[in-house]
Amino acid sequence: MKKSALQVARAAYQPKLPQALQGAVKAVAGAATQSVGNQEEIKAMFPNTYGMPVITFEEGEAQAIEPFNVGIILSGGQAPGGHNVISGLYDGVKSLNPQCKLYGFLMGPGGLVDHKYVEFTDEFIDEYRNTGGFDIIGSGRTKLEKEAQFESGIQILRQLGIKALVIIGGDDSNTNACVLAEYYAAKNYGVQVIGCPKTIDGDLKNEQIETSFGFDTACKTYSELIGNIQRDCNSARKYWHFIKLMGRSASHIALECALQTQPNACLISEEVEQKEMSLDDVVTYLAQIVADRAANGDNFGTVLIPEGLIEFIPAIKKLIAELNEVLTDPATGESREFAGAEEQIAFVKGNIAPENLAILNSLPADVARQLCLDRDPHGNVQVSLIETEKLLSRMVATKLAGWKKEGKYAGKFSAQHHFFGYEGRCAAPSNYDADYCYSLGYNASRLIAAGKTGYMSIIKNTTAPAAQWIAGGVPITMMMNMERRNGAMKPVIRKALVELDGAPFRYFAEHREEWAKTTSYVYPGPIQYWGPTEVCDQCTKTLALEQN
Ligand code: FBP
Repeated sequence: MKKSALQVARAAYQPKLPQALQGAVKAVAGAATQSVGNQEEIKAMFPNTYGMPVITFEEGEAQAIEPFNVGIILSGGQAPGGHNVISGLYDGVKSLNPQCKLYGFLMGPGGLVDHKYVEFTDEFIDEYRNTGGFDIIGSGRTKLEKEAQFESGIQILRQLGIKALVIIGGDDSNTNACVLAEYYAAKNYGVQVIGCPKTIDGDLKNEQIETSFGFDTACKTYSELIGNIQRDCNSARKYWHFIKLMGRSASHIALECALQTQPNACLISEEVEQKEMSLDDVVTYLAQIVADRAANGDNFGTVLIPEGLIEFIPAIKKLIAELNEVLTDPATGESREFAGAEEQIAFVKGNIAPENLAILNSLPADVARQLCLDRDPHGNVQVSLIETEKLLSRMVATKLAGWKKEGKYAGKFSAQHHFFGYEGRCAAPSNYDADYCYSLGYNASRLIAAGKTGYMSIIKNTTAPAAQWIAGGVPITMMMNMERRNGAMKPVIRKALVELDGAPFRYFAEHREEWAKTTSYVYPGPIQYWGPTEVCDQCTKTLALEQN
């Protein structure tokens, strides 16, 4: 593989580890835990993995460890740093015993079910250290949930002598990791399952998980691009840029990018829901900002839009909830099968309540169509396919045209559209993500050696220098509650949405009026890997505000 000069130099970077992981460790157990909600139900569903304590690693005595084999899976959307989790795990198991082996299952959880794998070697791993992407073994969205899949998995795990499986994924994949851990524990199969918190969306976090990996690099990449657009916008002074940002339901990415770049407007889906705003309210809010800036002679600006916005407008949320029910076959709990998109849309339209049908029919055809079509394997609406940025700018233009007729607005409105998501998911990890991910992987080897299953690898105190980071494990059941998915109640890890009383949102809310009126853009520039620590080693503004 031909490498750029940056890749060559970056390959030599040795990621930092918490002090506690730099030698032998001992596992210190905290008090018994319980799930964040529906304790009795979750306990009954996870009798073998419920209530376990949070683990913290401290420096301990070195012990001889028999060689063991480990498997790893990358699950779901790409996130910068995945390769470092794998290299950290590889170095971690080799440090315990050089005879240990690490296998990677190919193209996501499907690789386990279909017995497709590779064995990692020094040369193979060295090619991928500190690089972005998941191409080392590929990723996929196959949902691990059926007994037949678990049984197929155990065959290959036994064949390869694998004692533990590490699943790198978001909330849905870690929920499935826990279901698998429970299944193997209940059957006494002797295979441990450890999760690892991944997703650029930043919505897998709680008291134990400070951030999901990849959020830092992805937001810095998008913020660089937004900064560049803002500089262009402030130079030409003729366009309004409507920028949609990935993040699925949660608005963490949009909020973090707003904190980094200070745009003229940023919508936060969670606030739209709390204020029960209609689509027209959202459009009026944006049009007013455009009109106010025009009154100052500024016919340009930037608007950040979280990709899940549409799902949070209360009337549309109700509609989506009914669509999800209608699209699920109650007999099997699986998605209904249709001959094609048109048949699916006709079925949906014929089976939803009149008030929801009215909402569906009021939406632009392309948005309505997307809402009626298939969900991803975890039951999520594929919001990245809905062009909210175009929808909003069209509606703002119409509103401004109306105001012009009424003499309330005399500016010019010309829009450009952008969608940032895939641009950042495979970026070369920032120093923060390179260190954090390597530590998460290395730490997973210690959880395996300590015999744990049903735990997620965690690294805390990450706003401090890496040596002071705290390593350990959190039982996955601790993060669970029951939620309605595909027409039935299911145990799932609670998704972390933007908290409107949290410090990051409050900071944004205190400043947004000023950012709307004045042009206060910040241009963060590209991620830097070498240089002063205040340039290269900063965490996200979200994390800094949360921790302070
Ligand atoms: P994960 O939740 O699997 O980490 O994926 C995140 C994400 O990038 C979302 O922001 C986005 O909505 C989705 O993946 C896009 O999915 P796909 O890669 O299948 O197009």
